[in-house]
Amino acid sequence: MVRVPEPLSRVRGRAAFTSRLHDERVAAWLGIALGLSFATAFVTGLISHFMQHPPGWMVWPSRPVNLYRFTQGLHVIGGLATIPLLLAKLWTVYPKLLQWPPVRSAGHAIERILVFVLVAGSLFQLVTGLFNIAYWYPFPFFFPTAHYWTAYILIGALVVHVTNEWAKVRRTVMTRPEDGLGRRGFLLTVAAAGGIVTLTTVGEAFSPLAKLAVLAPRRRGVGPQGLPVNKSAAAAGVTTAARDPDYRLLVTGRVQRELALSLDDLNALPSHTARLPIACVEGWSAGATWTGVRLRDLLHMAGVSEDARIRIESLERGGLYRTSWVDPPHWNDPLTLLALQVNGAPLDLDHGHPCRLIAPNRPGVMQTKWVSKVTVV
Ligand SMILES: Nc1nc2c(c(=O)[nH]1)N[C@H]1C(S)=C(S)[C@@H](COP(=O)(O)O)O[C@H]1N2
Ligand SMILES: [Mo]
Repeated sequence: MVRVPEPLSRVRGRAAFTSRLHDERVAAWLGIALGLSFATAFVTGLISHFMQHPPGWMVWPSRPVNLYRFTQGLHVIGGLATIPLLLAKLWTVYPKLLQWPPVRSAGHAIERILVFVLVAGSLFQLVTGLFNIAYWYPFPFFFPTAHYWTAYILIGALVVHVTNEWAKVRRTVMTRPEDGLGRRGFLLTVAAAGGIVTLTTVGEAFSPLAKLAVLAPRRRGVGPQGLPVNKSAAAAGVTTAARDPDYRLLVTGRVQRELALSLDDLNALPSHTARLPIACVEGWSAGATWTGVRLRDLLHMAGVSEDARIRIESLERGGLYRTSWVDPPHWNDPLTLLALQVNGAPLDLDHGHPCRLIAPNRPGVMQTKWVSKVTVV
C-alpha cells in the first residue's frame, strides 16, 4: 500500500507544530535578551574596531589599564553566551518562518526580507566570531572586515525590527499569562545554557575562574612563562634576527638625536616594572609583570615633542601585526614599556625577545613583539 503524505498546507500550517512554546510570550522575552546582547556586542565591537583603526580626530585614553580587557572580554564571552539565546529564539519562531502562503502583501514581503536579514546577520556574526576565536578560518573572506560591516547591517535591521515589535512586546510582557505553559522553565533552561557557556569560558579573561574555562580556546598558564602565545617566533620567521648579537633598537624619524641601542644598552637604562594585561581581540587576556625601559624615557632621550605619533616596527618581515601606532596618551604614560622581562625573567623568544611593546588599555594585536624600530612621525 502506498502511504499518502499529509497535505502540504497542514505540514506548513500551525497544526504541524505541536509545542505550545512556539509562543509570543517566550519570543518576546528572548527578543529582549537578544536585543540587549546585540547592542552590547555592537558597542564593544565598535570600541575594539576604533581602538585599532582610529580616525585622525579620535584619541583613546591609556587608562583605565584594564578597560579594553573588559570591553573585549564582554564582546567575546557575551557573544558566546548569545548563541543559546539565538538558537532558542529561532526554535520558538520557526513555525512563522515556514508560514503559508509565504507572502501576503507588499508590506508583508518587506517584513519577511527584514526578518531574513536579521536571522542571517545574527547567525553570520555568531558563527564567524566563534570560528575566529577557535582559530579556524574556513571562510574565503577576511574576518575583521566582514564581521565589522555585517554588524552595521544587523544593527540596522534590529532597530527596524524592535521599532515594529515594540508595542506588541510591551503588551505581551506587561500582561499576566492566563495559562501555565511551562514558559518559565523553558526560559530558565535557556538562561542556564547561556550561564554555562559563560562560566566555562570567562576564565580565559577572568583569572579567578580560570579552572572552569574548559571550553575556552586559550587557557591561563599555558604557554612559555605562563602566558599564551598567538604567533611564535618561528611562525613569524624571526628566530635568527631576534638572537643576532648585532641587534640594535633604532629610534628614528623626526627626532633631535637618533638612537641605536644594543640589548646591553637597553638593559643598562633605568628600568621600571608594571603589571599589565595582554588583552587579545579574541577575548582571552592575561595579566603579567613586565620590566623594561619606559617608551617615554627613550623618546625624551631622542628629543621628541610630547604630541608626536610613534610607529613601532617589528623584526618580523611580513604579517599583519608587524607594526603598530602609539598615540601620545599611550607613549607618555609611565606604564608604557619596551619590556625586556616578563614575570621576573628575560622575555621568551615567543614573547618578543629582545624587547616588546606593552602598554595599558590597548588591544593585544597592538602590543608589538620583537621590536626593532621606533619611528617618530
Ligand atoms: N610582531 C608581532 N607582534 C605581535 C603579534 C604578531 O603577530 N607579530 N601578535 C599580537 C597578538 S594578536 C597578541 S594577542 C599578542 C600576544 O602576545 P603574547 O604572545 O606575548 O601572549 O602579541 C601581539 N604582538
Ligand atoms: Mo591577539
